[in-house]
Amino acid sequence: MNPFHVRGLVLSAVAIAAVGLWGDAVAAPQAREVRAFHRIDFVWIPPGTFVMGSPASEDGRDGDEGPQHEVTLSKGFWLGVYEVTAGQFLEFLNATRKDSGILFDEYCPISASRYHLGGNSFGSDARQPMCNVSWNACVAFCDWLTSKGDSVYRLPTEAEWEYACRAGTTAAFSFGTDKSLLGEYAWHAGNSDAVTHVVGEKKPNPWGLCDMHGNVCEWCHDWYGEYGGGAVTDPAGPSSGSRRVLRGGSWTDSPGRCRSAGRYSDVPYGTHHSFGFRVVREGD
Ligand SMILES: [Ca+2]
Ligand SMILES: [Ca+2]
Repeated sequence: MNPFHVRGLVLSAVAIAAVGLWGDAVAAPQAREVRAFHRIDFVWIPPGTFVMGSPASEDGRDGDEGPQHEVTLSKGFWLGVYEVTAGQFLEFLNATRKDSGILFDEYCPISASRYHLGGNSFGSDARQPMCNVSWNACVAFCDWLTSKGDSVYRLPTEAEWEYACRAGTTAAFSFGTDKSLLGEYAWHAGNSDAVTHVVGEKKPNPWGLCDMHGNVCEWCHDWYGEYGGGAVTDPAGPSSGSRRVLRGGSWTDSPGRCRSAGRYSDVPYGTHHSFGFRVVREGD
């Protein structure tokens, strides 16, 4: 039996018990359940164990994807179904630049009294992924969500990202090894017409996440470094470094760079029109 079904039954029982005691308690989330927080859709990712990295035999593999090692994530988390969109990021910029005193021009390479679609980070459609954002800008966005007070929002760790991307799969992509199928799931250099695309137009992965492969590559929390090799629980990367991790490949990348295990990096203040992100919401 699918272990998530078992977990779902257990969670349902707990939820019923909670409602019975407290009346208005919110039911504990179940695997693949989607909820919106601050108008951002999140899917519940249950805790679990997976093998991180790629085997030496994987087509297109880089040496930094090994050694493969077992990773346990002890806590479930909410992960954005989609990459953060330009519309969502504009809401943040326009809500905070007036009262925070923060210069958002350091985050986005544009200058305007009010940010709007058509700026060079935003594309023409509010549903396109936010791009040209630095790691620092993504953290500022997450901190803004956290300041609303209902939970902690942050970038996914690299392990959380790969766990969610694989969604229980072990092949190069979450749909298997056949790169010719990638166009059904991802915007990459071969089909993007050199632009980002509205999030969620392609098929989701087995856990309901869209655009984990391609569209914009996604900043992760971790400093970039070598894998240790042993089994680990809740890894969060090296304690220091000079570059942050990027995952999933983008509309500028060949199919091989969009693999589940593919690792890339840039300096935290780096921006590029292929860089974007999605958000974790902690707790249930
Ligand atoms: Ca992506
Ligand atoms: Ca690499």
